[in-house]
Amino acid sequence: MKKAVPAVITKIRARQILDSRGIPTVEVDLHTNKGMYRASAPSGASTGMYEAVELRDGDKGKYLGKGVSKAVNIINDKISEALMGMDPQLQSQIDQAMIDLDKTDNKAELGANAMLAVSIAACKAGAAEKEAPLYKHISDLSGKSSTTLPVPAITVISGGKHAGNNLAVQEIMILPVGASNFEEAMQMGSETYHHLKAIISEKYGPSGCNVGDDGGFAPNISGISEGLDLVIEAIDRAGYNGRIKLAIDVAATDFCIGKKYDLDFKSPNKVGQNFKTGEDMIEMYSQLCTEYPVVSIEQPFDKDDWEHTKLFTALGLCQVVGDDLLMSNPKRIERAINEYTCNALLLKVNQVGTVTEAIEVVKQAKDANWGVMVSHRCGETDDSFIADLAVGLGAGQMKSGAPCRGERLAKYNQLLRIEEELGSEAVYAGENWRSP
Ligand code: 2PG
Ligand code: MG
Repeated sequence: MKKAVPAVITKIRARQILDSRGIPTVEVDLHTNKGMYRASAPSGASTGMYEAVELRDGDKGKYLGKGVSKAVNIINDKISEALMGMDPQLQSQIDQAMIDLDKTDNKAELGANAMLAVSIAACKAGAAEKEAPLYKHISDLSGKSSTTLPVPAITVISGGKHAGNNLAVQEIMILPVGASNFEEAMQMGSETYHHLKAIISEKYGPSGCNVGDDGGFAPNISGISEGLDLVIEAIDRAGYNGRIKLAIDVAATDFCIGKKYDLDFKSPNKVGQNFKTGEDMIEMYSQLCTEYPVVSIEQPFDKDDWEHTKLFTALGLCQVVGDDLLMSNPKRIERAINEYTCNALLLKVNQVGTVTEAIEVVKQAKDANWGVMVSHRCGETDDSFIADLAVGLGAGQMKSGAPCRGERLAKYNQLLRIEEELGSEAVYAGENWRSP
């Protein structure tokens, strides 16, 4: 009875909401003749020149210029009109219609925030029409038959632009690769996080347990080794030695000055006095990979430092993840594949701008035998879409911050639900996190 009338998009209505940092973002209600499907766009701290453009009003009198009313109006007028009557199951046609309407290379006309929120809402409507779970619909759209629960890359210590401490490096993450399923991975992550809280409180006082944007603790530590030592102690106290590996997101673009790196860029008395060369940084990372169970380093150099990224990747010491280097941009990914610059993609859906293009860049990365880490942004909402995306595309890795704060847990908790729903068919990437 229900299927006799196919679903069509009847109306798209957008509004401005606030993200986890209190900054405006776009939320969309996509209506079909069968129901209403909601989605919102995340936003990052560092937005680069190679990623799709996030449309902001620029009116300094409102939200310090960060309002998104232009993007909201574009959805309510142009995009709504263009997509009216389309079948929500036809994701690539919907995304192509927006790309055609935009006509720019970087989504500057409609805004990637506007396009992404609509694209995700359409994907949810498509899944509902198919009467399939969202991850299954995404898996079908990508032409795959299997699904995999990713290893969570759980942020436990925050620094860089995401926290007010002096630590230059943006994130220290734990990867429970030795868990037998996703639920156990979250248990291991949560327990370690709480042991770490106690250790930090003992050593730095309770204020060291204040958290950064992604929910990681932000004690005033002087360097990365001090942070890794704390995390190792927490893993030890939790009893997960050997079953949890470590990952770092350096976000080095944020402290690259010219061709040098300033690891003291946040220390008022030391800034500019202790520059490291690319070679020094390679030496430091090599040492970290030898002394600690570090299996993944993200954005170890500047976004345009192809040379040192390649030199470090060639050492084969760990997974090297391109974040700003790639900006989820197919042309930059292609260059990095051809030049062996890095060996994993950080997928930020709002950098690429539509679900279809996100599926394509993941394919591109997987065809090159790269690892794929699906990622949240520091500015998040309670939309859990990336959890379904990570499962549907079999990414193998997903980072969504700490095991605390609602917008971070929205994604991890959705993965718990998906694992429960899949039951005996659920496969946890575990030790195969790089090639599930
Ligand atoms: C990153 C992300 C998420 P942002 O660098 O990987 O942690 O941060 O959203 O600020 O780009
Ligand atoms: Mg990053």
